[in-house]
This record gives sequence, structure tokens and C-alpha cells, in this order.
Amino acid sequence: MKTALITGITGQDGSFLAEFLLEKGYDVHGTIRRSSVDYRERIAHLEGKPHFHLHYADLGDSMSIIQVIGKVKPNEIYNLAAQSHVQVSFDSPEFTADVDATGVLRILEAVRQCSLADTCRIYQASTSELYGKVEEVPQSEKTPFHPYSPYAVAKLYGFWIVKEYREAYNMFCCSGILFNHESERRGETFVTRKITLAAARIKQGKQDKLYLGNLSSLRDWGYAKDYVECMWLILQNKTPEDFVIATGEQHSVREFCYYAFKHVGIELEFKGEDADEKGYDKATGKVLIEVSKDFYRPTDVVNLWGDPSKAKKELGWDPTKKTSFEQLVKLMVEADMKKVAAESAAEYVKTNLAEYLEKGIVK
Ligand code: NAP
Ligand code: G4F
Repeated sequence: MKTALITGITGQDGSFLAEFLLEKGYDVHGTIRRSSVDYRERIAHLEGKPHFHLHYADLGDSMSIIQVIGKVKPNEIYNLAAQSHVQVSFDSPEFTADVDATGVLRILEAVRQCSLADTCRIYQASTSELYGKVEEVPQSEKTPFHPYSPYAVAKLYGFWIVKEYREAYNMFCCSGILFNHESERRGETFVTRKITLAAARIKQGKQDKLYLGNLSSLRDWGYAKDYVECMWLILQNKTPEDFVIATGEQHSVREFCYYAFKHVGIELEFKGEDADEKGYDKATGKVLIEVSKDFYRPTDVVNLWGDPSKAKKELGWDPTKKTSFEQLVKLMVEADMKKVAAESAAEYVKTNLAEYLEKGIVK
């Protein structure tokens, strides 16, 4: 039985990867952080399973990392932990650098110090944000990097330190340059999830309007569950190499809104330009989407489009056989429609609980 250690197991990708590796028969260990609120929602269904284990560790704390790696002695490490929000990285640049750049170094050094450099393979969660102010469209493994946020600059260090340890110490460590991937488990402040939640809330009368930033920004959006398979494939490869993982298709934020609202039965029509652009309900003329400059970034990456040919050729991973853009939007909207309906039902019961207890409807 192989042993895997996942940092960032409570995140979107960590939770899907843990499920994937458990199904493959791995003994799965994950790192979590102490928090005053419950943040284990995405992995709650895995807790208590025989081959699922959690350990406290923080990427800012070398000692905790050395301790967990020395104890678990993993065959594979998936370093997914990060301050992963690009806009937040402008507000917390030092923290982002510590976790997303130096944190990667801490993992690599811990593996060496625990004498696991010859046996432990390491996957680093790299990103299409490295292409930033893009110098070529679409972007492949050969496209020059031009990071365009504190997050991307930190991740660029992560990318290069992985390459350095591979060349200097002959370690099997690789970066997956993953383009945006989303799901029903996506954090609620990333644009796709913000849109699908708002579409569900607006449809169910729980929200009036959605405020967004740059509607023209272009992304190559895939499904997170399809992408975690690639993380594993990259570590099963004969040689340690870096791979672009993407769908090869590009859509705008505006388009994402159009399809998300379409799935709840609202046809959107966009009028106006830049900050004055608005999204109208075509049937009623009501404004449902407005632009707020609060969501503009000091530097914004606006043209991401991946070329996944290498992954297709060498790993056999074919995005055309995976979840399509429309299927992705649909599955996210459907999950959020259910979530909002459940929240409304719970709210209704809570409001009327005293009366129900009194009338004996609930005990
Ligand atoms: P996510 O949902 O934000 O999850 C991030 C994880 O990192 C969480 O488990 C979080 O723990 C953990 N974490 C944050 N700071 C930490 C620290 N100091 N020490 C230990 N753990 C820490 O992100 P995701 O979407 O799953 O992405 C996974 C990785 O892929 C990230 O490295 C991200 O930068 C990268 N990536 C993501 C995408 C994408 O489109 N999703 C694309 C390219 C690359 P808490 O739950 O305690 O906060
Ligand atoms: O959903 P986003 O916040 O994702 P972003 O910045 O592309 O970062 C995500 O993908 C990266 C891979 O390329 C990962 F490395 C990273 O960890 C993260 O998972 O924003 C997407 C685009 C941006 O251009 C942003 O300006 O949407 C635009 N946008 C427009 N309105 C908005 C909003 N983004 C957010 N978060 N909120 C808005 O209201």
C-alpha cells in the first residue's frame, strides 16, 4: 500500500484528491490547521475511514512540516496548501510569499532532512497565473512566464525551487501548471462560485443583484475532479517533468454569467461598457449584474488559455473526454440551487421552531 501526504487537504483540490487516492488504495494523510471555526466541511465525509489520517501542520512552520513528513514517511507528497486567492495576495503579500514560496522550500528541505529524497515523489501545485501578462496565446510549457500579482510571483519561486531540487539533488519533484479549475466545492469568493451562488439566490428571491469586477477577463476553466487525476498521473510518470493542465478552451466571465443564469431559467442581456456595463434580465428588464470597481485588481490577468498537448501525449489525459464548460456550469448551478433551497428550509424551520414545538409538530 502506497502512502500519500496531502497538504491543503481541506481545500477544493485536496478533498477531491483524497477521495481519488483512497479509491486507488492509498493510505492518505493530510495536514490541517487549527482554526476557531469548522472548516472541514469538504472532508467531513472521509473522517473516520480506516486509511484516512489528519495531522496538524502549517506551511509557515518548518518544525511542523519536518515532524509530519518524518512520521508519515510518504511515498508521494502533494503540496496543495497555499494562500490561493489572487486578489487577497495584494492585501497580504508577505503572508502569501511565506506560504506559497518559502513553504515549498520547507517541504523540499524536510524531505531531504528526513532522508526521503530518493524515495518520495513530490507534486507542486503550480498555476497558469505564472503566465500573467501573457506573452503568447495559448500558453504551453514553453511559454515565457510573466507573473502579474504577489500570488503569481510567490508561485514562480515555488516553480523554480522545485526545478532546482530536481536538478541539484536528483529528486522526483514536479510542477503541474494547472489552469483554473472549479467545482461545487470551489471557495465562494472565486468568480465562478460567486456567480453560481448568486444565480441560485437571485432565482430563489434571496439576493437582488450580483456585483462583479472585470467581466471581460478570459479563463480556461475545467472541473477540479478531472484535474486531480493529472496530479497523480504526473507522479506516476517515468521521469519527473512539469505539465500544463487545461481544457484548451477559453470563456469570459460574462459568458460564465450568461450560462449560469440560463441554467436557472433567466436569460441575461449585457449592455454598456467597462464599469458601466450591466447584465439585465431580458424578460423583465431588471438589472441583475453590475460592475463594482472594488473587485478590480491593481494588475489583472485577462487572457489565460492553456495548451494541454503535452499532458495528452505523455500522460494520456484528454480534456475533450472530460467535463465540458457547459456541464461544469450546470453542475455548479445545480449544487447551489440545492444549497440555497436547503438554507431557506433550515431558516424557515428555525424561525418557526417555537411554534412547531408548542404545537407538537416537532419534538
Ligand atoms: P483552496 O481551496 O484555497 O485550498 C487551499 C488549502 O491550503 C486549504 O486546505 C488551506 O487550509 C491550505 N492552507 C492555506 N494556508 C496554509 C498554511 N499556511 N499552511 C497549511 N495549509 C494552508 O485552493 P484549491 O483551489 O484547492 O487549490 C489547491 C492548490 O492549487 C493551491 O496551491 C492553489 O494555489 C493551486 N492552484 C489552484 C488552481 C485552481 O483553479 N483551483 C489553479 C492553479 C493552481 P485552510 O482550509 O485551513 O484554509
Ligand atoms: O476566480 P478568480 O478569483 O480566479 P483567478 O484569479 O484566476 O485565480 C484562480 O485561478 C488560478 C489559476 O489561474 C489559481 F492559481 C488561483 O489559486 C485561483 O484558484 O478570478 C478570475 C477572473 C479574474 O480576472 C478576476 O479579475 O475573474 C475576474 N473577476 C471579475 N469579477 C472576479 C470578479 N474575480 C473574483 N474573485 N471576484 C469577482 O467579483
